Amino acid sequence: MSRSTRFDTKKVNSELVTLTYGTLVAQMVKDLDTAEDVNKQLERIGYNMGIRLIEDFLSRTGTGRCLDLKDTADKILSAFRLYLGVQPNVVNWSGAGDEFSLILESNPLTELVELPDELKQLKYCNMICGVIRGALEMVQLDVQSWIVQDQLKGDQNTEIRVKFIRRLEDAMPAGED
Ligand code: MYR
Repeated sequence: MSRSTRFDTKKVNSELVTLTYGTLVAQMVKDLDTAEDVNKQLERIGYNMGIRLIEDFLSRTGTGRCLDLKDTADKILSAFRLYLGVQPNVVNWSGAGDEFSLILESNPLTELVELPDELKQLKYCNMICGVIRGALEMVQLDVQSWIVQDQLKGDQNTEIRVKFIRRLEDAMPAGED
């Protein structure tokens, strides 16, 4: 293959993810009434992915139980590397040590994406928040996760906040409602 036609498989995969995710969001915007409905639906789909993805993550990485929330944050970083090919920074820990932010300087889900003015309420990457919530619920950690900064709204980075709520006692996942 000549130099000019050689391509980077990683880049092609990441573009495929970008386009597939974009198509999904665009369809939901068409099908649902409000941006708020799309945000909820993206979170819910992410949650359902997360409760499945955790098993794959644990078996692929051979990871053990988290010692504390710092350890959990590190494991979330490994998952971002593994599934999205990006390495966020963990910053802005709360004084109580129960909240932190993941800062993504680049985000494969939002490359090439521009939000029109009428969709400024859309939390385009909300699926990631759902994945985090679903995955952690399966290891008995009840967390909230939400988007604080959004490159699609002109912010410099994407910032995802994660807040520990409580440890779940042998609870079953809330289910796919
Ligand atoms: C344990 O304490 O049992 C292990 C905890 C492992 C936590 C792994 C969290 C994975 C979160 C997935 C986020 C993926 C975003 C693309």
